[in-house]
Amino acid sequence: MAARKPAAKAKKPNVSAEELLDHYRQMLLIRRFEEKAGQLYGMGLIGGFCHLYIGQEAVVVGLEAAAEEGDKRVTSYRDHGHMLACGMDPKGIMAELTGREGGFSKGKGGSMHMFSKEKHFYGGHGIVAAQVPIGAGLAFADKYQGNDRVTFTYFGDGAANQGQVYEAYNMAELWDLPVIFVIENNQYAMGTSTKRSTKSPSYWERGAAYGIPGEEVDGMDVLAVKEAGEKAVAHCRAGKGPYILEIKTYRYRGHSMSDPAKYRTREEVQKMREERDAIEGVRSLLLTGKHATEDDLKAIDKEIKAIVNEAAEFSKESPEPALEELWTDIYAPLEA
Ligand SMILES: Cc1ncc(C[n+]2csc(CCOP(=O)(O)OP(=O)(O)O)c2C)c(N)n1
Ligand SMILES: [Mg+2]
Repeated sequence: MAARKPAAKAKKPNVSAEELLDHYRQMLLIRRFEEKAGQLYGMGLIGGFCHLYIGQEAVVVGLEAAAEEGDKRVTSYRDHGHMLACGMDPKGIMAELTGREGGFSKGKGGSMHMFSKEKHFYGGHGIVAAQVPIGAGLAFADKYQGNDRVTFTYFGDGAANQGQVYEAYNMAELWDLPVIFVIENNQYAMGTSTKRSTKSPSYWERGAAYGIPGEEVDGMDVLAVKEAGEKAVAHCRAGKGPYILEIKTYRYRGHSMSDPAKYRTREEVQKMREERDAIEGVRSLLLTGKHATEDDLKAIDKEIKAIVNEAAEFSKESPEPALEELWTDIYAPLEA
């Protein structure tokens, strides 16, 4: 395997061995869950759209490590990793993918539309960039209520070219809203590379037009993501308004389950997997730092496999929603 590029930076981890192990566990859970979802899709058990997060795991895991209880998150359709990282039950997520009653939206939302009030997860949105003003709105609510919560608003490089993002930036800065705009720059919007969609050298710098600070972050290094996340969170909690994190990441799989795979070479994908994989990065930190043995990591792998298999079983056994459910959850009751 080729030399790992982020190794030098990762020499002084800003975490304890225990936290590092937890990052490993969380990232592995997302990867294995997504692999299983891909299998269930292939077996015809999942219908409709399904966008896998494989390759991008360090982004949510690093940022969740910087979050506190009560903080909010909202994202796009590529949302399974975000839900797992904020602690939503894998069984409820998988059962939603298979359209079953035990899913987070009772089987009526599918992969792109799940929510959890308990975990402060506000979706799951299929319209590119629509979640960005929603994220600013959530932060507005927190500011209005005078708590010190922060909202993580995730969107892609493609979404970053949408007009509503800049309306949200303008208002967020104007009202000092505690929102972190997280651009998950995986370099492609479906089959369109960033080079073909913009001449801007970077996305985070666009915040300067509105007075919003930000930075670029190595999204294949979970510790770098966590560190940047902590900085952004501190900025928001101090009442200084929004912050932009442009996180450079990469998706290994196709855009969705149908993808012509003609817009990038196999070699490009292979190179990222071999040289920059975030899970492998933490694995080698754990082993070289003697924080874990091969056997410890094998035990974690086993534990994760069991969680994912249990979720898959549940997603097959849970019944389909009853016909009457067609009429529920359409409008919120007046008293809500
Ligand atoms: C308003 C709107 N336009 C187009 C689409 C179709 N579409 C779905 S995903 C996508 C690409 C978005 O790419 P990006 O924001 O980089 O996110 P990624 O898929 O890479 O996570 C497009 C164009 C859509 N869902 N909504
Ligand atoms: Mg993208």
